[in-house]
Amino acid sequence: MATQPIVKKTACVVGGSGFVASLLIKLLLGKGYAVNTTVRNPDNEKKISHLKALQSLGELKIFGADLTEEGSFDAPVAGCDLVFHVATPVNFASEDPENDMIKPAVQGVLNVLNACAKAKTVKRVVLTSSAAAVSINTLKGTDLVVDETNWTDVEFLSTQKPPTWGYPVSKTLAEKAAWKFAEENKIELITVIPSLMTGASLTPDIPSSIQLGASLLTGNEFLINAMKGMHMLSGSISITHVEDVCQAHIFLAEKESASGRYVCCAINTSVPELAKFLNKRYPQYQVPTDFGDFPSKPKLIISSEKLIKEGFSFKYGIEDIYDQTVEYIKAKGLLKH
Ligand SMILES: NC(=O)c1ccc[n+]([C@@H]2O[C@H](COP(=O)([O-])OP(=O)(O)OC[C@H]3O[C@@H](n4cnc5c(N)ncnc54)[C@H](OP(=O)(O)O)[C@@H]3O)[C@@H](O)[C@H]2O)c1
Ligand SMILES: *[C@@H]1O[C@H](CO)[C@@H](O)[C@H](O)[C@H]1NC(C)=O
Ligand SMILES: *[C@@H]1O[C@H](CO)[C@@H](O)[C@H](O)[C@H]1NC(C)=O
Ligand SMILES: CC(=O)N[C@H]1CO[C@H](CO)[C@@H](O)[C@@H]1O
Repeated sequence: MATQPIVKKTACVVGGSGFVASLLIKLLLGKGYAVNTTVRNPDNEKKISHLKALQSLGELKIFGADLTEEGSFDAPVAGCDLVFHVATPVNFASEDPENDMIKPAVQGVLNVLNACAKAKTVKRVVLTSSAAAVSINTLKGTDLVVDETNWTDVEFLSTQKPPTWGYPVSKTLAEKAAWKFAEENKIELITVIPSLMTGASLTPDIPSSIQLGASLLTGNEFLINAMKGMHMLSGSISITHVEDVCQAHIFLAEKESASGRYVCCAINTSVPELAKFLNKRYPQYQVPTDFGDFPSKPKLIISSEKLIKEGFSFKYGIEDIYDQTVEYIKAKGLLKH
């Protein structure tokens, strides 16, 4: 009997060591994809041990590449059908966001898309953007809705410079640069716009987004204040399970009819509403529920209607998201009992 050669689907994941990307790689390998991934330093055994462990699940090659280094994505992207650009410089405490986040994020998008244009095999590129690229504006009120038609107000952020302003500016300008390059070079681009993600992580360290999302449970005052800041700046606390976000990336990469931007956000809430929920579900952690006159209603909701209409369904609601987060941070020793 003649054996059919098995043609594997191929994907490149840019920035494989991260919280989101490492789970995305695991899911792609599980679906039978051959995967190339990039990390800044492939010799840093400690930082990539979780990626090495994934190599037992399928065909996974690890390349060294940096967002700021021209041409460094050419080799890993060559020959791939799909490219997932997940990496982004994250440094909320930066004194120089322009050089630490904004420039490298934009440069990274251009370097990755250039590699895709050169490869000639890439059918679709999926870029991980952020709710921070759609939801920040100077509007007042409640019950506002933002969706894929909205963009964060970069002018406001770069002139007022509220705390953490560099990150949303970097995400917004990087996504805009991606759309411009994709149009000029006829690249089929999809952007995924997730909210704050939590759940469990494969990474050796606990991701900062899980620490932020769990701050009301752990009682970390600095991070609780960061959540309040996030609520005030972006108009809500919007949360999604990391696995749903990864599944949405794959769904949109594979779905023929998909095009454009897609918000991916399961839950829209506020700091006081979230605290009330957590206090009731996990009474043992004594989550504070008195927030004085802090707004208990979010200013806006981030609508995933387009993604849902495309046929995607979220697997995890708020209960599952936090049950899994609690289990994970307990296992990591961040919660005592
Ligand atoms: N986590 C969230 O709640 C959330 C919410 C909305 C959107 N997002 C977006 O989702 C994506 C993944 O986020 P994450 O939470 O997984 O972040 P993460 O764990 O901090 O991962 C960031 C990744 O970017 C890589 N990176 C940073 N600077 C780089 C550079 N100059 N060259 C090459 N790689 C570089 C890092 O690689 P190294 O290992 O070399 O440091 C790391 O793999 C990002 O685009 C982020 O904006 C995240
Ligand atoms: C990975 O990179 C190598 C070297 O450029 C290339 O031959 C191969 O097609 C790429 N894709 C996958 C999924 O292996
Ligand atoms: C979102 O964009 C639409 C279309 O440009 C606009 O009408 C609406 O006011 C925006 N909403 C917010 C909350 O910014
Ligand atoms: C429009 C939208 O997504 N609204 C949701 C906000 O979140 C709550 C749950 O916390 C949902 O019930 C709403 O449907």
